[in-house]
Amino acid sequence: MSLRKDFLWGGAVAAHQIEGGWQEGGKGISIADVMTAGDNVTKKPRVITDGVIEGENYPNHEASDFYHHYKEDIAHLAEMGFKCFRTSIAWTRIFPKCDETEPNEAGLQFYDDLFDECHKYGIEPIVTLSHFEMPFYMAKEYGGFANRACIDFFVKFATACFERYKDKVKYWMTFNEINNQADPIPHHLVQEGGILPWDLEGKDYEEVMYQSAHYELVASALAIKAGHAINPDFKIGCMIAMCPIYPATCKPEDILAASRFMQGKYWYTDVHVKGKYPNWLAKKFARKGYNIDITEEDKKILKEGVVDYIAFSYYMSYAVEAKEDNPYYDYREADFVPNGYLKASDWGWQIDPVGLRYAMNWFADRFDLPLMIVENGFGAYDKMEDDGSVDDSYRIEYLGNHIKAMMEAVECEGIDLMGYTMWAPIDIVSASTGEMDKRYGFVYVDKNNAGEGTLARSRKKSFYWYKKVIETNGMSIFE
Ligand code: BGP
Repeated sequence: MSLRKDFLWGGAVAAHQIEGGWQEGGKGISIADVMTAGDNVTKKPRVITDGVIEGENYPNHEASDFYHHYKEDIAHLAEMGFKCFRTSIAWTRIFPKCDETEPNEAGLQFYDDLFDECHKYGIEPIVTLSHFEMPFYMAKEYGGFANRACIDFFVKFATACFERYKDKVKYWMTFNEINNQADPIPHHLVQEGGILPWDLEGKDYEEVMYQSAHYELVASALAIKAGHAINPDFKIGCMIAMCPIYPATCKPEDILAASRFMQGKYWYTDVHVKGKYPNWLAKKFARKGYNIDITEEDKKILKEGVVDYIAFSYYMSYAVEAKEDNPYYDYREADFVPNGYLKASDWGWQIDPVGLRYAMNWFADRFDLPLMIVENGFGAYDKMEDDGSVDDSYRIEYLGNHIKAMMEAVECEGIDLMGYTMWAPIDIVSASTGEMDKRYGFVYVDKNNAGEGTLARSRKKSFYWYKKVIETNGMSIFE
């Protein structure tokens, strides 16, 4: 069982979920700053408000206060032996509104300091440019990525980052989980595309989504071209949310449904990697009467700006049943059925380590590019004991089983895998629910859903476990 010697072991976070400091250093308001806290127990969803409203609870405003704790946090990662650390750059620290001509120096300086801190310990920063935190101003005044104008705003932002950090960051990703928009949930469209729910009224979700995703894909391709011109050694990837969709049974229609649903959720990878749309999508646009603005120039750009590697997140899998009222097997969540072979987390996420190996093979069969697993983790309620310890054996079990499946894919199927960054080494705000109590970390952060706590950091049981995993290049999993 051998992973490459320079295997990138680490962890991943996103700026808006960890940093806080929402108004520090000239930062503008991001879409994450106008999302209230939800709750898994009462099933209260996050709400997107029209600006910051007094008296509302916005968990991302302070988050885990990494903005002021980053030195302590990076020191914890170094203690575990991290080789890399994936984070994102908050767009609104660099361009607070989006249409300024010059970047904000204080914002750029914050990431200079952060990346220097990582390099001090030999930790390679891995950076996502847009991770659910585009400027609220861009969403409100321009309509987010439903507007072609936003392509230029993104490219300007990406170019400013590439130029500034060309000697400090080698690995980049353009848009986090660009394909989650396939699920018609308004918070996905706002997080991935910057489209506010009230701008969707009276419109066909899917048509808006295809348009927005297209402009993002063009923006991504242009950014990749710009990045490679700035530093030819840059490795710039896409980032796909991978939840494999299995057939519910071996009935041929279920098999076909699963295959078509995989197309519906993962075509974004085709465009990122091959620089062109699959044929079935043109057929679907025609059938649905969607009028998507895709120019000949766009097609050329997509071809020229393909990615260097495929990064993906993996948390769970789904199963689908063919339904008579869906004769074209169009992707839709309503056709999903529970998988009786799997258990789920307290948030209903089905636990499936084998699915990770399946996903790696699925990508490797279709695309001849290295892979990187940039998110995989277990959100759970942790309990701190009176002596300050946290026994998170369930997290160790989840991560251990997934790392084992990952290593089997490398060993048995020869998958070209660059690294593994679990989500998220330090407790942070959940993206889907806005909760602090949905914890993923090796490091506990003393703060609860109500926002109470000292923000003090402490090591959980899994901290020591992961340190050993890294030390042995994964071999301790088999002990
Ligand atoms: C992915 C996102 C992350 C992260 C993770 C866990 O979809 O890229 O930002 O949050 O999922 O999700 P959650 O925080 O909702 O538990």
